[in-house]
Amino acid sequence: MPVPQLHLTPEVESALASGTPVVALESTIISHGMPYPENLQTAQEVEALVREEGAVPVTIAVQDGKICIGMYAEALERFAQNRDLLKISRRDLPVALSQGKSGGTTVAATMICAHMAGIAVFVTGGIGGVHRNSEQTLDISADLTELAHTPVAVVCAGVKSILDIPKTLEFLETQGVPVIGFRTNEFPAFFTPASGSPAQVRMDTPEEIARCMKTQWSLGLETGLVIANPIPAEEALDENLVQQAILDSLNEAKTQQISGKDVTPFLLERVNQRTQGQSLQSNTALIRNNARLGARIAGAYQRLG
Ligand code: PSU
Ligand code: MN
Repeated sequence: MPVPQLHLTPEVESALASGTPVVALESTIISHGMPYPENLQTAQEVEALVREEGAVPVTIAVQDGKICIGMYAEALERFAQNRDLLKISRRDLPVALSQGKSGGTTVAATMICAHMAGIAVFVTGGIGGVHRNSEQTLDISADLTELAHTPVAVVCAGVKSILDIPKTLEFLETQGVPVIGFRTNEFPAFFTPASGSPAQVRMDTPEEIARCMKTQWSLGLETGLVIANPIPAEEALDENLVQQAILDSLNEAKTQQISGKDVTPFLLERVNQRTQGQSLQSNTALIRNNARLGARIAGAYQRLG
């Protein structure tokens, strides 16, 4: 049954019909992850890079109660300028759609929408995870449970160390989600290439990753995969600078009693400010790096037939 709320652009529709590789892109990073105009520039650059690699970029967002599978250039511009958008994860999707609202889709919601549209590869910056004080708050991102039951491969630069990286990896292991390090044995920590925690497995080519996706889904396993692509060393931030910015921001969040879905956007913004734009530059560099890899994986997956 086609989902009536799903709106594909003609370009996306014909790419899917003709077997052209497609790459989904999330939009909470635009609405809540970066300030304007960097959010728009990054979104446009990422789309251009995916095209350069021979795939069609598919930015996914909710606009006026419709799920956009692909956004026109002007719509993307207006979306990036709108600072009054919802942050839409799995549970927010029915609420936002039934109320005719607009917002950015998180990794979880973008996976759901990508899968509905028949898209297997999705590129983002970082996924959500288990928060550092989860013993007290039970704060675990819905991105992780989505990975447990939605068959989409998510290319990211790992998770930011605003989160508890070892616990995030334990959770993914429990949920049966493969965690692949691309050309690395270690799981990356977003702004830095290594976290001290190992990835489940290292793979060195897009073809190897595509074969794993194909095998996983042909077994009937309805799980996603995490493809962790480390930030290039020359773009990485200084470890001490990042750690201090994170500790200060976590303390601030505690003092201000930030909770629920506001935690991640709050921490992202405060870390950006504390690193004086350096983190934003790294953020855009790693997303570009992920876009290239995602497009290559989409191509390799398509070639497997
Ligand atoms: N991590 C980042 N940048 C982001 C996000 C996470 O480094 O923009 C966004 C993504 O959209 C992710 C969401 O899906 O935050 C997770 O939010 P929460 O922790 O509330 O589930
Ligand atoms: Mn949370």
